[in-house]
Amino acid sequence: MRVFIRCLLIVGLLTNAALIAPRSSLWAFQTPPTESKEQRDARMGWWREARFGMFIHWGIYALPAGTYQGKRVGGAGEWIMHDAKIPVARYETFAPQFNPVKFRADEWAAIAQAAGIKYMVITAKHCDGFAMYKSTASKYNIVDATPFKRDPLAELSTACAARGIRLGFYYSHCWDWHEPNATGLVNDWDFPPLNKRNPDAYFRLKSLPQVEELAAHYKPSLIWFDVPDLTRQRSEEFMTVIKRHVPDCIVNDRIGNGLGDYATPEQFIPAGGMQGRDWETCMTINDTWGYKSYDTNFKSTETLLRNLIDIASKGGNYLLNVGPTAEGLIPEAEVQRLKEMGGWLKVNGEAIYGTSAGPLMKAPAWGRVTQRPGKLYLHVFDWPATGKLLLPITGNVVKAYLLTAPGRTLAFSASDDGVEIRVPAKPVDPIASVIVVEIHGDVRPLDTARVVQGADGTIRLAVTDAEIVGSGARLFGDREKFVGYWVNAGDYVEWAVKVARPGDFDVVVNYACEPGSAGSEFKLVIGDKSIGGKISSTGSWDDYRLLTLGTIHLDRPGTITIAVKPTKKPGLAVMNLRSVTLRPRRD
Ligand code: FHN
Repeated sequence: MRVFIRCLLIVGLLTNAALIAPRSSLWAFQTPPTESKEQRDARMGWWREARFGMFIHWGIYALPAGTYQGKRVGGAGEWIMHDAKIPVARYETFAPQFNPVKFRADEWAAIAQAAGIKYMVITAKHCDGFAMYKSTASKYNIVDATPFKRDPLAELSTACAARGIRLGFYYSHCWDWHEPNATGLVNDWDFPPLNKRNPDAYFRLKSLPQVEELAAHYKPSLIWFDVPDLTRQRSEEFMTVIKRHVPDCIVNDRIGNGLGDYATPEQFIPAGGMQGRDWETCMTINDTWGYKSYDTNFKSTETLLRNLIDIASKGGNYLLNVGPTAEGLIPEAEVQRLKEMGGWLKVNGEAIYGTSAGPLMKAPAWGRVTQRPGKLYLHVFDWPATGKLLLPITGNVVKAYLLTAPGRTLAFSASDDGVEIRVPAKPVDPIASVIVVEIHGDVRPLDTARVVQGADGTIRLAVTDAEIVGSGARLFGDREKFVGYWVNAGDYVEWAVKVARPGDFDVVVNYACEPGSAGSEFKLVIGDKSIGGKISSTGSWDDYRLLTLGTIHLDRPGTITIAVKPTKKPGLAVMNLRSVTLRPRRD
């Protein structure tokens, strides 16, 4: 819940700051030139093929490593300056102590390569303002301000190129707790508050020049912006300085204001992927991006691999983070997991690299499906004890076999429920075994609906079966999931529903809303029909209440789409939504 409040806080600040950012700009720039679909596909080609990247959060925050003045500081390691309100003068003393003598760029590149990783994104400057490369725009950098005196980004650039790994840079272009004129979530313990700043000075003197020197000197394949809090005009300026030096550079959506090449869901996997968009889930292996000496909550290799497969089955990339130590070493627990992921990819990489989202509406209970033209890859997590695996599709299947044993075909037969494949008694791999199904012509999914009307006629719409469309709203919760962080009124939630028995239904919404956000309005939309509702406070984001909207009529059986779409959002967020239920009216 704290995360949710922080997110809302951040949104509030962003909204506020955006109002004061100067309208005039000091730079001559042109709106980024449009490119054809063919040009964009060519430029995105390596990234879409890659599917798997390494995120690296490395900075002088690795020195305190989550502890300050003898106390453990909550939050992520790279946030310690903010969370412990460390004065700039004190935080700067970490720089002369920072000497990562065990750093070997080629070792990191070798770890990435052995993991089956195809691109790397490393923090060039995080929100603490310290540059991890030789910057001429600011002397507050690893070459000028530490005894290390080397440029790790230059060394990584050479090491990655030698191993065919693409290199990108993370850059926080608005937030900077070292600077008095930065924007967004500011350092207000050393400097004036947000409304007494001149963001123009920050952009002109540090942020834009640093992004330009990164592009000009290192020619990165990708720039990964973070925490945007700037005008559209500014976002275009950043895009212009990058493209001036690296025309085919890929840029993520956090450059801000609708620019950028792909969406960046963080720490979660969108339930239904992000239809029609390029997207990448970034995620920590433990709970922190930047190193914390006592964060040992590492996800298992099984979880990490199945995340990669799940993401690829929805057409996305997985940017998995490591947080190196102040000595320049990637923690062994992270190296070990990456190595085990690489072992699986060495055998099964064909089923991940260069594949696209599988054809099914909903993940089958036994695993996930990826595809490339003419082939489906069935990633089986739960091996069937019956020796039969059902793939809910129709199509002209010509062959089926284990990816690890292409010469040994598996018997299969078609039925009304799909293609049934006879499989060996034991799986090939305890985490995921891959079966290849070669198919000629179109593949038509049979699981056209994630939700099926109950025997009693009730239609239960749980958010775990929904597709969440938009860039803010997403699933939260452990025991009971809910859609939260619904800060964009354009975001909506929808379900594909198989209706056997039409008729009249009472619609009941299960939601929560804190007093400050009450007043939102929304519609439940089914084809050309809709029924409206208004959100009142339930007391808090955790207190759920049932709201009956009234009655809606379903004309005929078949597969329909039911959506919950906001029409008005006076507060910060629309609501937290747990479920919608359509109960048959019993006259
Ligand atoms: O606040 C940062 C955080 O430190 C980290 O860099 C993540 C990585 O995506 N981005 C921001 C939180 O969304």
